[in-house]
Amino acid sequence: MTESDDEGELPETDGTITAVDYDFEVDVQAGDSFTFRNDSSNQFHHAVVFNFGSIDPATVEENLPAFLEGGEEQPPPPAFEDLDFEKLESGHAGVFGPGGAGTAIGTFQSGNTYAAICFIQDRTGGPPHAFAYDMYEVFQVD
Ligand SMILES: [Cu+2]
Repeated sequence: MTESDDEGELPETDGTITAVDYDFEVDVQAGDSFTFRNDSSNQFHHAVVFNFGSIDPATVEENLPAFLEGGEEQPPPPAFEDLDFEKLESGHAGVFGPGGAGTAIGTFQSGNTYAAICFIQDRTGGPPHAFAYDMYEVFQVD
C-alpha cells in the first residue's frame, strides 16, 4: 500500500474507489490494483472488496445486507452458498481520513460482481458504516 496526501504522487492503477459520507463511487476495470480516495469532509473510511464471482449484481444487492448482518455465525443466504468464503476478499484499502488517498492491491476480473464495503465506525462511535448507513456498493467489472 502506498500512501500520499497528494494524489499526483500516486502510481497508476486499474481503477478508483471513492468514499463519501456514506457511499462509494466505483470506477474500476479488470486488473490487480485500485486507487482509494476518501472525499468525505468528516469521517474515516476504507474499502474492503468482496468477490461474488458470476452471481449477478441484483442478487448480490438483495442478499448482501442479510449476509453482512449474519456475520460468521450464521449460514450464508442460499444465493451465496456456492461461494468460496476463503477467497471472498479480493482487495482491501487501508483506512483514510478526509482528503486522504492511497493505492491498494485488488483483483478484478472481467464479468465478475464485486461489492466495496466500509466497516469503519463514525468518529463518535456506533455501528460500522455498512450497517449504520448501508455503505456498500455492488458493481460488475466490464
Ligand atoms: Cu466508512
